[in-house]
Amino acid sequence: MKKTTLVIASAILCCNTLFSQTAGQKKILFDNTHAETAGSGDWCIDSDIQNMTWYASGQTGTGGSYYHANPQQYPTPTQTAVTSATAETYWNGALSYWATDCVKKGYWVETLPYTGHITYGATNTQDLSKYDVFIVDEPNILFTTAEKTALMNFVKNGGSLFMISDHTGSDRNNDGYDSPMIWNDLITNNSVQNNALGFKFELQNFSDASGTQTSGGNPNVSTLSTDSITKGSFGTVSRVKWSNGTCMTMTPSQNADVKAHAWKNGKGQTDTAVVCVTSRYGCGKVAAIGDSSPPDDGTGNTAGGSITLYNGYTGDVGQNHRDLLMNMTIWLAEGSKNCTTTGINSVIENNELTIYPNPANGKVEINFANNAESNAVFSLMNINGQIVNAAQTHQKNNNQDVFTIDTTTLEAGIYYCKVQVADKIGIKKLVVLNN
Ligand SMILES: [Ca+2]
Ligand SMILES: [Ca+2]
Ligand SMILES: [Ca+2]
Ligand SMILES: [Ca+2]
Repeated sequence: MKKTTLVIASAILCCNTLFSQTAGQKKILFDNTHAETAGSGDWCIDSDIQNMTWYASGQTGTGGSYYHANPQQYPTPTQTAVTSATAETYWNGALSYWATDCVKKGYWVETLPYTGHITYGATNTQDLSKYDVFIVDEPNILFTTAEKTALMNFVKNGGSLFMISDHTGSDRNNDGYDSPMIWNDLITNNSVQNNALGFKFELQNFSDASGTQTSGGNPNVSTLSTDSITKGSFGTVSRVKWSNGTCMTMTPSQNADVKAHAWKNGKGQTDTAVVCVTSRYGCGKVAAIGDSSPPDDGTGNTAGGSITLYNGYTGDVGQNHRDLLMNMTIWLAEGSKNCTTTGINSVIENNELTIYPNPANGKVEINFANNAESNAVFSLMNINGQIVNAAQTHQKNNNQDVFTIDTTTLEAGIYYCKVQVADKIGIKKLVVLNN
C-alpha cells in the first residue's frame, strides 16, 4: 500500500514538472515526423532512445537494423531546471544547443515524435494551434495533402513556420524526395494558396568553404540597420557559412513581404538568390534557410557509430550561426502579426479578453473588461474571417461584458472571437473540439 502511494506521488511529481510551462509562455515545436533523424541527420532536440528506422518506402518504425534518434515529446531532464549555465549536452540531439538557447530565452520546447500528427484545428494533443512556432529541420518525407493544408492554415491564422532545407540530392531515407523538393511541394502544391510565400527553393548543392561574407563591397549578409534578423536582439550576424546547402529564389511580385537577409557568396543586396529569407502570410510568419549545417551543434546520437556531426552552430563562424538562428526564432515567436488576406485588420494581444474553456467542447464564456458606457459587441468568425452563427447570450456585470456561446453546433476547428466596443477591439483564437 505504501509503495503504491509512493509510485503515484512520484508520477504526479513527474508530470507536474513536465507540464509546468507558464501562462503566456511561447511554445516551440520541433518536428520529427518527417525523417529528420534519417541518414547522417540528427535534427532533434533530445532523444532518450535510438532505435528508429526510416524505411525507403516512406514508412517509419523502430527496431530495424538502424539506430537513429527517436525523440520523445518532452526533452529530459526537464527544461524547467535549465539555467543560464546549462550545457547543450544536457540533452542528446544535434539541435540541443538551439533548444537550450530557446529555453534560456524563456520559451517552452517540445518535439512532435514520429508517432505524432501534423494537424491544425483537430483533436490532437499536439495540434499546431497549441504552439507559436513549428520548426521543421530538413524534412525527408513528402507532406501529405492534409499536412500541407494544416501547415498553410497554421501560418495563415497566426502561426510561425521555420523551414530548413539542405542541398539537392540529400535524400537521407532514399525515398526519392529530398528537403528542397519537399518544401517546394508544400509551397507550390497545397490546397490553401499556392506560391503565397514569395519564395521557393533552388535545387542546388554548394558550399562556401571560405565563409568570407563580409560587410564591405558586396555584402552577403544584410547590413541594413533595420534588418530584424542580422541585427536582431540575440546578436549581430556578420557572416554565414553554407556547408553543402542550397539557396532560394524570391518572387516579391507574389508576396511583397518576402525579405532577404543573406545571399549566396558572390551575390548581393539586389539579387534574389538568397540563403536566408523571412516572409509573412495571412496573420503568420515564415522563415527559411537553405542549409541544415548551421543548426547542427556537433553533439548528439552516436549509436551505431555511423553518424558524424559537425558543429555549425558555434564552430563554423563563431557565434554567427547561433545569433542567426536565435534572431530568426525570436522574430517568429514574437512581435506583430499581419492579417491582410483574412479580412482581419489587427490581432490585438489583449489581456482584458479571456475565453474559457479553450479548447472548447460545448459552452464557452468570453469575458471582456469594458470600462466604456456602451455595450461590447461580440462576433465569432471562422478561419477565413467570415462570421458564423452560434447560440449566444450576453450579460453585463459591472465592467465586464460576459458572452456565453454554445459551440455544439459548430464544426470542430479554429475560430476567432472578436469583441468590439467603441474603438477598442479584441480578437482571440478559439479552438472548438466537439468530441
Ligand atoms: Ca534526454
Ligand atoms: Ca527522403
Ligand atoms: Ca548541409
Ligand atoms: Ca547537441
